[in-house]
Amino acid sequence: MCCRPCEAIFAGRYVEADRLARQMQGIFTQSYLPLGDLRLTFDGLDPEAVTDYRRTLSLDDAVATTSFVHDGATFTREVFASAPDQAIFVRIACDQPGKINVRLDATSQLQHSVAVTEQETLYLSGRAPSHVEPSYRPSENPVRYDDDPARMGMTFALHVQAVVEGSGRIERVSDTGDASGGQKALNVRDADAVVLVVTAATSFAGFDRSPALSDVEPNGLAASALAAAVAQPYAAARAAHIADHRALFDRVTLDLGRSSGADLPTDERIRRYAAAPDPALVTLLFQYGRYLLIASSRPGTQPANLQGIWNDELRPPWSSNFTVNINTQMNYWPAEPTNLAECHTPLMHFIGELSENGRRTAQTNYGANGWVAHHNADLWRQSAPVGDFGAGDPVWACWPMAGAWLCQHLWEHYAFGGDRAFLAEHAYPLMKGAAEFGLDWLVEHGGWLVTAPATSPENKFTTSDGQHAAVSAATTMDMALLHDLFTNCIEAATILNIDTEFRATLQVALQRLYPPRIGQHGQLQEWWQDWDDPHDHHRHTSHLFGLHPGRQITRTGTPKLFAAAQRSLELRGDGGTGWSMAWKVNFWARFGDGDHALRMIGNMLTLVEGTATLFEHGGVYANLFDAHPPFQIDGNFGVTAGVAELLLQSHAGALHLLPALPQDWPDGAVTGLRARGGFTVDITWRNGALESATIRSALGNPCQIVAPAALHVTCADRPVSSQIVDGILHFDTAAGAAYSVTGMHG
Ligand code: FUC
Repeated sequence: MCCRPCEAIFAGRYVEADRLARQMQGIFTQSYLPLGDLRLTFDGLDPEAVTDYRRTLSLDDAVATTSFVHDGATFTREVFASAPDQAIFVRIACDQPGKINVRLDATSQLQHSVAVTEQETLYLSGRAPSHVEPSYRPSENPVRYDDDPARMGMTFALHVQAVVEGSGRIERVSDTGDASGGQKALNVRDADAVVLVVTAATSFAGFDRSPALSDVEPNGLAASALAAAVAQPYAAARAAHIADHRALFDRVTLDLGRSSGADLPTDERIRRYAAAPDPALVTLLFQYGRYLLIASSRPGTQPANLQGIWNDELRPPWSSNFTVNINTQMNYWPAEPTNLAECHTPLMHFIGELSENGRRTAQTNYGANGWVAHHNADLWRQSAPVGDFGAGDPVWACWPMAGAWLCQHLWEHYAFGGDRAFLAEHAYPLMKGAAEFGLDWLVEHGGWLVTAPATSPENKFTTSDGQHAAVSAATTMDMALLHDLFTNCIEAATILNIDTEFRATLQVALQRLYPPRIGQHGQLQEWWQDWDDPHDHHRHTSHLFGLHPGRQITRTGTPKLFAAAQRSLELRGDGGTGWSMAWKVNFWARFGDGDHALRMIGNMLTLVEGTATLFEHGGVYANLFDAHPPFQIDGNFGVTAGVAELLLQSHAGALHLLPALPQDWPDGAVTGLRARGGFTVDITWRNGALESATIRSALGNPCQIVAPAALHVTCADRPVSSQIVDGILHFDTAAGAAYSVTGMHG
């Protein structure tokens, strides 16, 4: 049964529509939880007597190191999480023999037990709750365990083995003060060095299987991963990890010059950023985002969630799951342009799984074809609107547009990489399903096709008759999302040479979508009526979707909307949460205003120390983690994408080299950025102008470059014929060939 409050909306009774929209809600999503903690207690180390303390993270090697001096000896701890070994390695060493004395035990915030085996493996096994109430919902019993197998949470295991190097021994510890009297800890005694190898597994068997009834056995999985990981020398595991990481990380280099502050601790550099330019800190922030994506999103894993994978709380902020009305998408903005397409694949799988539940939601909730998802999703691919059957505010709960937005990622993966099989077999069927829902969801009003109910995540309007509400019709973002989806679907079906009729249907619908409007303040309207408050500094800037990450609004294609979008952003201001500011970096890049974008990056580089939730004053923490606050990883990924967007754009057809170079970065170089059409681009610039570029063509597509002045193109030192038409340079490419572009100076 469809319970859309269209009548109230079209009669202008928006408060009533808000109330009615609550009837559309289902249950809340579930949380991503921390499995356990390995605790290390060091004997004989007096923290007060430690000097030369230093903690580093090498982004090149993805190895974290802590070193310090104590009693004349230098201690070193090295940690890395290896994808090839599916294990965490911790090596604790000292430059003097026999000095390592450490006790190891494990614990978890979830139901668990701990034991030590005869083989001196420390292991923890446990069970996750059946339900964790979101942190923003007051509850007396927020973490619930259920004995009904149909509702039981997944089981899990954590295994730890200590491998002593040189002299030293390991003791099993019985006396833990625990009534069970079992052995629950290990003591490493008088060792020269010790390597701890940690593996973990769960009984998760898929989004549509009960993890309690599954035959996936976490202890077996953790044990076999552990056996394989410890069977090799530490140096070999370390080398394999570094090689695996560098194969991805080294694809892009960025040089914005070295700053004098480069040797200072990161927190100190952040503190000084506002007063002293430190372009190399921006380089670090850019590469950190790439590092974080490599570390949190690999083929076969879950997509990076709100905290990436770095959640340590039992009731994490917004459940540490997938908020798909901006946050999850932002996580993946850097994947294609910064040459990490493999890291994008978990999202592709997620979308496929979400669509399976989303088909049922489309039918059950709306009697519609295709598939739908709303603003929140989780491991179980929850696709229905959340809100506990009416308790949720429609300002976030009422938003059936996640499918449309997520499908942009499928299209972009194709647009950058050109994988036709992926387009035919995975992307297009999902895009088509989302478009089918879109067609069914649209209703006729005033000669246009509009969405209703419609919200603009997560903002409210005030009408001229004083109604303050979230639900109306044809919000600018809704219409922009459908414009994007339909456009991409038409292009995809044309490339695949299929679905002629469906294409025609979409083409007709595209022409009839309620168009973006320019309001009384010169702004791009957020709402279907001109209700925008010029003093509204809301963190979401959803109505600018057509500018970024969409491609509906461009400087040359839609100059008036482009100018109106810029006016909207000026009115919205330069503040916001971490992710909001990261989005603004991308917008200013699209406006071609690198200086304003850099100002936004500067605003992001504000040191935040607290974890209380704030909606206006974001920044970064001392380790450069994005601060909503609290910690939320989307801003890290968003700013990485934004920096790439300052240096190279390709959304409007032609490659645009240095479209928004900030004046504070007069000289620099970038290698390995990717552009749509299968191009990889290196750029060097001097005195604020392009010096040279190298464009590698993977697919042999014709190349177009925005060229305000004459350019020379050569391939293997031979001139390549090219022509400039309307400021765009055209030349043909061969797959696998590299083209050198020079001559834009001045
Ligand atoms: C949306 C945003 C919040 C936060 C949350 C995870 O609700 O409006 O700012 O990012 O998602």
